[in-house]
Amino acid sequence: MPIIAFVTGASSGFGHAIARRLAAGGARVVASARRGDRLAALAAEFDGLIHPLELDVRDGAAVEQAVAALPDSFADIDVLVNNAGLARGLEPAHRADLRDWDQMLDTNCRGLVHCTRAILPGMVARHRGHVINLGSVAGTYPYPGGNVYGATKAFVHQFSLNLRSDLHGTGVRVTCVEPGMSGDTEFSSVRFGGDQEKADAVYSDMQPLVPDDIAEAVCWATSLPAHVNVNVIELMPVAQSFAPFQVNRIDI
Ligand code: NDP
Ligand code: 8X3
Repeated sequence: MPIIAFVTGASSGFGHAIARRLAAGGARVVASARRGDRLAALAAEFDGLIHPLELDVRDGAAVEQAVAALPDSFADIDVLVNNAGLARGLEPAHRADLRDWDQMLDTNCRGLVHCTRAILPGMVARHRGHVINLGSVAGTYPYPGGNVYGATKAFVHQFSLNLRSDLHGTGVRVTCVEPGMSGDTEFSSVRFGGDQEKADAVYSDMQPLVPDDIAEAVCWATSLPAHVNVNVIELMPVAQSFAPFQVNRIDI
């Protein structure tokens, strides 16, 4: 039986690649995001396999209504990919814009729990399902300017593990996918308020991950036998690794 997936943030980047890869494998996919025109273009590629759904995940009531109103052929969701998310700004905490912080908290944390809460009861009732959350290496490793963005991804990591506890015995799986630097998405452009030059500089002279790498990891986790749960997948480009702690030296 083909699986039914619900992918948030499917209008670009990872979500777009995940929706495409799932549909190419024969899944029926609810592709959601705020930009409906992009979703319509995606759906047009896949002849009825993709149901475009214009949705702002920050609006809890809208999420609940949209999930309840899904057409029958897309209603029994097997795989929820909570991918919608963003970083805004790279300023140190004492200079950051509070509106950016609120938008990250509202999207990356509240949006993700809205979708999870709306879709999980059906999975539990059917004794099957898989929730895949997009975390980030930023949720584990701190970096200057990562402040609230990293904290939202730490939330995603811990929420994923706690979900596993709550879902014990239900047959519903949970995976947190935590990528490092990934190009060919709008992530850095959004982070820098549309400054494409600044965004491009992030990936200059190095080979980042690409959306299809993430889509492959997601599809791999869903393809494993039903008794296997991949808790966390952390992946980075080879070109990215770790640096030493910072030490503020004083004259003595
Ligand atoms: P993109 O900016 O390309 O994609 C983000 C997606 O989220 C878009 O489809 C956007 O669609 C959607 N989105 C944003 N806000 C909302 C909202 N309020 N409601 C519904 N959809 C929303 O970035 P990526 O593909 O790179 O990022 C996807 C996820 O992966 C994010 O959670 C990000 O934090 C995470 N990530 C990214 C990494 C990277 O380096 N690129 C690395 C690690 C994790 P629309 O604007 O149409 O609503
Ligand atoms: C995105 C990866 O390293 O830019 O989550 O924060 S990073």
